[in-house]
Parts: sequence; structure tokens; C-alpha cells
Amino acid sequence: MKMTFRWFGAGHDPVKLRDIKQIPGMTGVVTSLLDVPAGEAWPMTRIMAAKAETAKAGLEMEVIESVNIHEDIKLGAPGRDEKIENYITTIKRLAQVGVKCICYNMMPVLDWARSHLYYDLPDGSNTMRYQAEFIASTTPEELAARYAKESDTYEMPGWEPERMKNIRTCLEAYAGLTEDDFYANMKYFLDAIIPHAEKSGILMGVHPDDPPQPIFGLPKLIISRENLRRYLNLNPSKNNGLTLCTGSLGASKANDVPALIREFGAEGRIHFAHVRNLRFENETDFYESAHFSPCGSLDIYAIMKALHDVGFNGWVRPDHGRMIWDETTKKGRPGYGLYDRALGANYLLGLWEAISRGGEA
Ligand SMILES: [Mn+2]
Repeated sequence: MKMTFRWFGAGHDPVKLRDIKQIPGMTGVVTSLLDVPAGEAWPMTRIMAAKAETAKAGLEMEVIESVNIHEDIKLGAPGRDEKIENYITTIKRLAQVGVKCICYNMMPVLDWARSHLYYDLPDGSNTMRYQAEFIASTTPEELAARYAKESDTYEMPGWEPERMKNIRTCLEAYAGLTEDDFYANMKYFLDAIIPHAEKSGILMGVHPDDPPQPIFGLPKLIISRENLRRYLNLNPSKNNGLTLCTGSLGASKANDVPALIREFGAEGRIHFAHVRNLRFENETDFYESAHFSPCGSLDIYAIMKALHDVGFNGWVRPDHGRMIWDETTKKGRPGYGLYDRALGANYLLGLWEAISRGGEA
């Protein structure tokens, strides 16, 4: 298991590479080129610059999150072939600089959604929260405006003003799409890219939908054991695998996260893991808690034990954390402060060491 840390890139992240390097056990960053629009090939010069910058800080760049999928691909719209070709070009270029894993998602239109970005907890920290009733009573435009206002320093990936301009057209396009159509479009994409991922030695890890329930009438597919299985079966190559996100899958009470890890991990289909905790407030609502098991509703020990037992040797990153200490007054990227994720990483490493050395005198 390799511990990594998400870093949004110079100019896009208040967290410095040097600070990440100082976290014990940290091997590398999971980064992206946020400003390259979905559907375009990533420029080689930019990829090489990101690689050089992380290498200079003594960190690896083996995992990229995300290379986003253009809506034309998800919708099976005319123009998808060109975007798929560009995706293949990006895969090949990333492989050239030593990238080994690409995380992406198939969420329609919106990458993720929360009702609150900075929800105050009684201890003075703040965190992201999901309230189904709030989401149901608002519109994507209102939510985007709220995110922009609350988080005025950084654009939220998936909620960029540019994307919001076309939101109505996108929502309407999905209204005519059946679940079978959606899977057929995903298969078309996978069958095109996976042979190239195999040749390039790139492991593709689809991230589950977050949250695991339909919002704004959009279909949500990658949310359950059955659908994860269906997605993997679309293309049986081992390179077609999962980014196992405990917080996304765990936000549905129907999912037994350690059992999912044991099932898909034993088949070698989990390439990358996001580990975070959340606390349920009722059947659907939750806030993102500290990683330590007693702080939330997920059993993080059982999750790390399952990863260990299936011989997981991919990358882990602590997923979202709270804003704590002096970060509560600065508007960092919601979920992506330095401190709580650093604490989380070392908690996960501590569990891993104890599990690995279990039984030693
Ligand atoms: Mn995640």
C-alpha cells in the first residue's frame, strides 16, 4: 500500500508540496490539470511540468485524478469518437512520465454534491455536509451560486461557471437516456480505451458516484455492489478497475464497504482507494467526520483490514477531511485542508502497520 495525498496543482491549491512531503509516510501526490477542459488531450509540456514539480519536492506522481470524461461520451453523442481519441492520447502521454493509475468518474453532469461546504461542528471545526431535503429543494444553479459564494477563492471541480451555463441542456439530454443506454455508452468508451491502457501499463479506476443517490433527476449508476459488478463486466480486463471510495459508497447504508473491498479486491480490481469517514444524521444525511472510526459511522479498521487481507498493493489517499485549527477561518478547498487529511493519513498508516505486524511479539 502506498500512501498518497491529493494536490490540485500550483495555483489551484493552498497546500504546498513541501508540507505534503513533511507528512510521515507520504510517497506521492494525486494531481490533475484542472484547467484542461474535458474532451481535450492533455498537453505533454504541462504533464512534464507537473511531473518535474512533484519530483523536485521528492514526491511521486503515479496517480492522476481526474482525467474527466466529456458528456458526449457519457451520452453517446456525435463527437464522442474524437474525445475518446483525445482520452487515449492523454493515457499514452501520462504513461510516458511514469503515471500508473488514472481515477475518473462517470457521474452525469455534476461530479459531486453537498448541501454545505463549511458546516460548523460543535468542536469549532467545519466540514462538508449532505442533506437530501436541502438538495431536493434547490436547483443546480442555486447550488452552484452558493458554492461560488461560500468558496470564493477556488472553483469547485464539476461546478465551474462555464459548465453551469449549459446545465439545462445537459439535464435535458439525460432525460432521454435509459440505464441500458448509459451502460452501452460506458462500454463503448471502455472497449476503446482499455486496450491502450493495457499497452501503456495504466490501471483505470472508476470512482463511484457521490452521493450514491439520484439528484436533480440525474441517473446515478455506480453506487452499489450490483452496479460495480455490471461496470467491471462491461470490459473484463484487469485494467478496467475501481477507485474504491469509502465515503461515496459508504454514504448508502445498503453498502457494506469492507465486504465490497473483499469481493472486488480479491479479484485484483481495486487499484486505488479513497479512505474517509462520515457520520450519518439519518437514513440519507451525513457530514464528513474525522477518519478515526469512533468519530464516524464507518469502521475504518475493518476497511483497512479488508484491504490488507486481499493483498491490496495499490495507492491509498485520505479522502476529505474537516477544516481544523487555523484552517477554519481560511477558505481552503472544502474537504481538502492539510491538517485533518494529514492526521487521517497517519491514522491509516498506523492501522496498516498494526494489521501488517499483527501477532508479532
Ligand atoms: Mn472519493
